[in-house]
Amino acid sequence: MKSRWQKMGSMAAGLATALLATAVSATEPQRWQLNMTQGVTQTSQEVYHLHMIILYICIVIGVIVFGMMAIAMVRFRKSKGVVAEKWHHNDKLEIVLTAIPTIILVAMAWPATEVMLKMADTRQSEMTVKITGYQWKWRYEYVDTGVGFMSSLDRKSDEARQLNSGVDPSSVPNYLLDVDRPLVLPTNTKIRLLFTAEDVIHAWWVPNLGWKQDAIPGKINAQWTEVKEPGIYRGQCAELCGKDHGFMPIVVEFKAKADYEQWLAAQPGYKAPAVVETAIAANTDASAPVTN
Ligand SMILES: [Cu+2]
Repeated sequence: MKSRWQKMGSMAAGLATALLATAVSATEPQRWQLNMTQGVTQTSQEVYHLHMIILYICIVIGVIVFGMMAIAMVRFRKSKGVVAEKWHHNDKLEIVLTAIPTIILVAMAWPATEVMLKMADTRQSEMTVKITGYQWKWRYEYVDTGVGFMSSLDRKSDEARQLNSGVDPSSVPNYLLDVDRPLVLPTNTKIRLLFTAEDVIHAWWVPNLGWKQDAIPGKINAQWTEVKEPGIYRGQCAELCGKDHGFMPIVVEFKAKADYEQWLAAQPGYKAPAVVETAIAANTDASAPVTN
């Protein structure tokens, strides 16, 4: 039998390995991970830092409030013969106790608003992808390129999730987090993403990008993202949308710009931008008023 020290030693080693794994791959969720991810975009990192600042403020408030309560309970306890004061209502105290939380709230709202304004700014995007939620899959359309496709749960996960499938889900890599066709996007490009849905409300959520966006039928929401390094990021629908809500994952693959362009050109239905531009120019010319 292992001694208690040996057990503690192996626990510490396990914890060190877990911490090391976190350091190696900060983008993949870890077992027992408590904090949110820092993600891979400027937005996600700003959101993370905002979250940390507010967490620290909450910790300070918690320590002060619970500390005062503890002191009051111990120092002024009945068994010590302490008699309660008879006064109530104190204008000065009430003003101070209203002003302090107000100042704290405004101090927190200031940086939060700044980040939210930046998140909402989709101007100067270099390309647009329209994302439509369906029960229970996603459709991706590369606006003005003619390329569009459905993305649904990959076959291995789908087989394993069936009742009495006999497949051990832990043997399936990226179980319920893999799709047949990922959304492929270029790195170092500001990409506008438009969201809508065809049936019920869904929400498109890839934690590493730093936001979660509702996809609502009859409405178009916009978000943007820009990722520096190629990589694969996973997410899920984050709005309860029916019985297969848990089975419509999201996979985004960021490729270097040249690789992305090559991939895009190989897609069925692809129209080169020149063709699109010429078509637009031709339309504009045709509809332009005759001046002479
Ligand atoms: Cu959904």
